Amino acid sequence: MISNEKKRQLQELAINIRIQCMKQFGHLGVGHVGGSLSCCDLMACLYGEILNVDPKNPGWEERDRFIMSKGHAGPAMYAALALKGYFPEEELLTLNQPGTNLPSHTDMNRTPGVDMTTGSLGQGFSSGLGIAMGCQLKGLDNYTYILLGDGECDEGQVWECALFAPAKHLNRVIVFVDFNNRQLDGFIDEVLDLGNLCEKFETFGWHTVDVADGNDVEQICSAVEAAKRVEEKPSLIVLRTVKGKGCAFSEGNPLNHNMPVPAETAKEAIEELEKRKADLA
Ligand SMILES: Cc1ncc(C[n+]2csc(CCOP(=O)(O)OP(=O)(O)O)c2C)c(N)n1
Repeated sequence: MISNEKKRQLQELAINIRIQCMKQFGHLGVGHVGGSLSCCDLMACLYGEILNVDPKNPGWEERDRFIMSKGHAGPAMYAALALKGYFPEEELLTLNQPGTNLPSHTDMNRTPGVDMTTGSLGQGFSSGLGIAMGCQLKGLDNYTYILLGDGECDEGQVWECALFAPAKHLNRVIVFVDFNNRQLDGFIDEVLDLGNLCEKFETFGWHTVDVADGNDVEQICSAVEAAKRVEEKPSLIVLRTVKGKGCAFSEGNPLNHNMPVPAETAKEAIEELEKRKADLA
């Protein structure tokens, strides 16, 4: 259980991550708003509490690894990395511009703190398991965290990974699914119903946690604590989230997957977020 003070800090960090997302999108004029905003609370928990990393030494061998397998949510990760001190906040305004270190999808060759290049859905899960296996072979006791989208779970590669991790005893792997119920242009259960994801992964040999409010920092941290107590299995944490969470123009908007964000819209969204931050205190 995190303390009340920590909870407030993480809630504030999540709002700051959303603000930095809006700055990026507003400057570019467009972006993957829905899937970035749904995972900002997780980004806050990871970079504000869970990950054992050092922004001054991004290549530190013993660090925990985080792979943003749903690579189109790069802006949420970039916001968290900048706020953690990996690079200056002003650099966020270069998102997806020519010559940038922040391409729309995460790229390990460009951005300090990014451990794997992603964007082709499903592949980050395989790469992450490869990284976890390498760490295990080296005798490191770090964790590898991977974030999948719910739509991403339609990829066949995900199910190869589901089989592989328990079979190879990759027990220091914690996989999150950002279950925001929507993918690019439709509802998950209409495009290809995933059924009960936890039940399915359990039959493959995983420990699972179903988090009722995946936008609640306390519930996210508790699920990770529970996962770490299970030492003999990899863990899957399903986060029930809201696509486009936190901004009036995007939350509940069915067209929020990749949408225009005029500067004025971003400005209003930032004002809305600043107000929510003031209300936290
Ligand atoms: C292999 C592959 N197929 C298609 C795409 C195009 N694509 C990008 S995002 C997306 C939808 C992903 O949905 P989901 O995983 O639910 O992400 P979220 O809703 O969290 O943004 C698709 C189909 C891709 N990036 N990779």
